[in-house]
Amino acid sequence: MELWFSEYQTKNVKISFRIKEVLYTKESKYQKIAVYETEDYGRLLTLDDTVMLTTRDEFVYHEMISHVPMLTHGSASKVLVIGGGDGGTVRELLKHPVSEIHLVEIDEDVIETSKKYFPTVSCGLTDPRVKIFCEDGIEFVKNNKGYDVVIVDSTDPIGPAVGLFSVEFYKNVFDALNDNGILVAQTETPILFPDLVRKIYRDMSSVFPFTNMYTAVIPTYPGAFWTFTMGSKTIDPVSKEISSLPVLETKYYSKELHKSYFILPPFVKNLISE
Ligand code: AG3
Repeated sequence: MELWFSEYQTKNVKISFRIKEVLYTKESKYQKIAVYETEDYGRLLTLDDTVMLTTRDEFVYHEMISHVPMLTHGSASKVLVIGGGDGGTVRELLKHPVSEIHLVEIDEDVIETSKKYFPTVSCGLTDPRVKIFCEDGIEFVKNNKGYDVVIVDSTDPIGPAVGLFSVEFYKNVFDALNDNGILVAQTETPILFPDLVRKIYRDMSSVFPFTNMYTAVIPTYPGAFWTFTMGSKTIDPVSKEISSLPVLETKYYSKELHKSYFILPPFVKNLISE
């Protein structure tokens, strides 16, 4: 019997992975967590039957959500990650000379699952510079300040993550950031959800003096073409010179390409300037 996992990306589109084995499932306090061994994409982590990562392509997402803001900032020392309990973003951030990373993941079972089933992703979570808070990020940013970079490594804007896509939240992040602070959030796909992408860009622009979108190819996410949106207080990411230090070991991100990531294909450019 063939075993498959499918995510409904919309009511009418599914992505399916043939799987060798179901390694783990759990109904946590917040969501259904599952881990599969797939035939072609390595190990797969899903939350409520949506793809969070596969060991085959997670490097694209985690490198792009981390290195673009970190190198745009240039001297970030204190970083906040909201969501991202799998640890992939933290792993990439630790390639920079940071003093402190705060990871705020609402569901501690996601962290435990990743530690057990995704050692190559969660490997940074035990680093002494990392402090983990199992709390709601929406509340956390209201009470914790002084960050150079804030990264929102969230699920889709459904259920508990809705508040991470609101103007009120962006305002609270703005206040939690230091003077040259930068916010980056994962902001979905313009292929399937153009209205959502436009709204996120608009909302972030209403709070941050500089708002820039950049994109990456993530084959296992809806549309395969993904956006990240950066809100910056003082640094213009397009004119900022990228320093050659640190020397990063990366597979998708490169300093040579850094500025080009912000150059958008016409359909995305038009969408967000409408
Ligand atoms: N990032 C999940 C992005 C949303 C994917 N959406 C989907 N498959 N429908 C968080 C996990 C990586 N740290």
